[in-house]
Amino acid sequence: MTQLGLFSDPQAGPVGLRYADDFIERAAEQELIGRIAALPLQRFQFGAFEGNRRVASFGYRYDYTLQRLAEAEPIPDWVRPVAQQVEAWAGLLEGSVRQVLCTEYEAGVGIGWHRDKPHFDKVLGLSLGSPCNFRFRRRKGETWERHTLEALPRSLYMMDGEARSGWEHSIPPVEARRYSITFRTMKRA
Ligand SMILES: O=C(O)CCC(=O)C(=O)O
Repeated sequence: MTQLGLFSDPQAGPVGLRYADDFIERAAEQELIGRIAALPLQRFQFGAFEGNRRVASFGYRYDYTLQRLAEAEPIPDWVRPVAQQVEAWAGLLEGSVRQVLCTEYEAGVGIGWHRDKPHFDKVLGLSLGSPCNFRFRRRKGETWERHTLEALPRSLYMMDGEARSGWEHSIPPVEARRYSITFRTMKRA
């Protein structure tokens, strides 16, 4: 497993971004893809708008109409082992992951520039099925500072600190169907 630590050189990428290749085996990837594909995935809803990616939320979901977190179905048993693996890698206590988002991106679908909602703390993402360019940007005077991470299938990334709160991220349209599982911890009230 290769692992990039926290970036110390700001030119090299956002501080607080960590990445690991081959986080899971191919067989585990196929099992997770099968599980996600069997979910009743819904087009991502934000208020009156619909995104092209299809999602299922567990633990909590963000209600864009009411602009608040709402409870969702409990995190399924088949997610628990990989969530525990993610927690161990990130040095988090077991059970720290309280929100799980399963996403399907058909070829040609991506996700626009955003930061994750402030209710969440650390954000970790497992990539499945195909690679993507995971892009970062932040304002630097009149221009943007940018960084791109190639997130390979079966890899895991973590956004914490600056990478999580100071930078926006996005994924341009993917070339082949990609799935992801996003694991989020919660900010303390
Ligand atoms: O698919 C991914 O890895 C990223 C998902 C994401 O940024 C989000 O759902 O907010």
